[in-house]
Amino acid sequence: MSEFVIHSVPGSPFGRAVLVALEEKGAPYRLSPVALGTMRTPEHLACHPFGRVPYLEHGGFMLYETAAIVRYVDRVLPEPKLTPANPQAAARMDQLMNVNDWYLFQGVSNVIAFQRIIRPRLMGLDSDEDAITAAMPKAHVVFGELSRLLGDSAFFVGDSITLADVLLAPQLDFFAATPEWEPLTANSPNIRQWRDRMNARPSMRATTWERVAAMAKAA
Ligand SMILES: N[C@@H](CCC(=O)N[C@@H](CS)C(=O)NCC(=O)O)C(=O)O
Repeated sequence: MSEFVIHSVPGSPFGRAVLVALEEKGAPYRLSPVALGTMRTPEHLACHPFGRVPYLEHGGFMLYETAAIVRYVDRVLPEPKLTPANPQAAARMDQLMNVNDWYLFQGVSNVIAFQRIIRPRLMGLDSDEDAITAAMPKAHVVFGELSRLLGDSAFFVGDSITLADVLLAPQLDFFAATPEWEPLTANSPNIRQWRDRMNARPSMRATTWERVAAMAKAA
């Protein structure tokens, strides 16, 4: 089996999801760090035309878009399975992966977590409070729906981990560092318990911002 090379930046929740998938599979991989400020260079755009991370290199095969990457990993490394065999459970997993990409990230995380974490920490800029306030109504809808879909289950789709958890855990763990996490999960103890459960997994512990930064330094 060719080596899995993940091009990403420490702290990226999408990049972390790929690392979590590989960790859950027990697969060896290598992080190829993407330097901040290089995502619009011709070299990077040749690999990711939308100027983002992560992208995967596996043998000669190149792939960007996190959901596609983790599905690919689940197909080429079938055990342990991260996609349910039951069609309805698999559909629920797909639905949650789209909720992550379309509703949690777009307009919620890419506003609130960006303003609270990326701007001050990586750009040295203040947070735009008006942008955060404007994103909160949608954030309440997203968190309410995630809580409803999770219900009393240990994981988002039943009692074992799936790609939905793999995608959502890095995104929500990143978000949990914002003060908005508190009001958004105040009535959703199930989301907090699920996050604790996910954060206790070796795959999440191996891929914290600090651990990925150390991988990047060693690369
Ligand atoms: N749809 C993409 C989203 C990837 C994405 O937005 N990545 C962020 C980092 S977590 C990024 O590259 N941001 C850089 C930018 O927007 O310039 C995926 O699923 O991989």
